[in-house]
Amino acid sequence: MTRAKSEFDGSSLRKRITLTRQSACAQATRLLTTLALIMTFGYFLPAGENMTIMGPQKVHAASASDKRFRQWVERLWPSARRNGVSRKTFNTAFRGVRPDPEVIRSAHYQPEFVRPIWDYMSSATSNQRVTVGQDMLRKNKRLLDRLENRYKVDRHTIVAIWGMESNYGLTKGDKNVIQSLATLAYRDRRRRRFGRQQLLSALRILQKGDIKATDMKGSWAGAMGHTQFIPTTYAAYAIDYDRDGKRDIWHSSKDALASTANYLHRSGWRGGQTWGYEVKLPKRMKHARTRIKRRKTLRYWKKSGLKRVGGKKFPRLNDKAALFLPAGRNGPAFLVLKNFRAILRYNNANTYALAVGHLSDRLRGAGGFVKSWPTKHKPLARDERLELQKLLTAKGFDTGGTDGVFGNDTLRALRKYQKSRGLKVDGWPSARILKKLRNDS
Ligand SMILES: [Ca+2]
Repeated sequence: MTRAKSEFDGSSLRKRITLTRQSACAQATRLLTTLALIMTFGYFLPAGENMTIMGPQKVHAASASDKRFRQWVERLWPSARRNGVSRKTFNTAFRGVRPDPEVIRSAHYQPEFVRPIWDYMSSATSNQRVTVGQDMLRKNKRLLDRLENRYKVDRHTIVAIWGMESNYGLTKGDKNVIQSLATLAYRDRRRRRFGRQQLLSALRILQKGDIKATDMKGSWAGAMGHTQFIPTTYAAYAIDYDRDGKRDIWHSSKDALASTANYLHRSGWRGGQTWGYEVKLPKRMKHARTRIKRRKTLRYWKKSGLKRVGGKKFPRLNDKAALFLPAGRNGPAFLVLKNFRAILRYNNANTYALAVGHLSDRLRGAGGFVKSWPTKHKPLARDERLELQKLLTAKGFDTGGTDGVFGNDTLRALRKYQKSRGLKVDGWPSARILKKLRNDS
């Protein structure tokens, strides 16, 4: 596949940011990447209300709860049957399965301190991940040649997703997927519907015989194999690339990488094009223009004074792009294109898509971002987020509740507050603005 070189960020001039490798367990990584990221500001979604976690119980209590779970499984059977699952498959799938307290713990994990975007980015695109990824590019060259040719998705993006999802197959998750999903469906209030839908889909996969029940392993949330597909994604996009009759994303990296390429292709990936550009903002810019939902042509952005870093040109001025400021106006800024949105289909978090895009650029040999992260602005801890919301609400700026989650309502309220007090309107929830609010009576 030919690539327009100017599109990719390969400049050696760029300032390299120090990348430190953070060792995090696979569960935590999955949690951070798939479930907890709030899109625009790199903040994490707290997991919601706490539920009682199963603790040690007396034997008779355990058997009573066992019985309740068995009854629940039995009530699931008619739905499974309607989905074409045989009684044999169903029984085999649920053999030895019981609610897994670890799954509930992971589902309700609430980080006290949110992790700043720059920490997330530096572990997501660590030097180690880049080095191993480049090795994987070499080792899988022939396969990647063919995948590029067939799916028109570039090899660096396929490998970047592989690195993000399972550390190139190292951390695929070793939980029994049926057990994890049954636990969510049975016990987790927030993910009950998700758990049930995915569980039925997982049973259908077992029915088709792609994988044995005992080999169907994954994360606590049911993401499976090299590519961490949840069952419905697997059902729709997994590929038997090595043609052994099984779509085996657990053991065959060929099947897994082809499945990733197929998924991106079907999500609207544009071959030979990039995900986006790091840009330099003009000195003055209206806040309304910085909303990520605002998609405009590159010509429009260029006229508005945005420039690509390193003096490079935008190759296709008619392409539509949105402006993404993951750490507010003081951090790196990006214009993100259609391929960015294709990555979001994989995992709907802007920070995830940015990490995949950036890792793919680094695999191509690019350095870090030109603009540094505003690392002295630490994100607020949960208590501080709640306090900020309470103070804004008390002053008549509606945050749509006080839940510690900074969604659009909170950020809008914050901007209105800043405007009303003649402050710089950046909608950025900093320690400084919290202090200001505390003293503003
Ligand atoms: Ca296969």
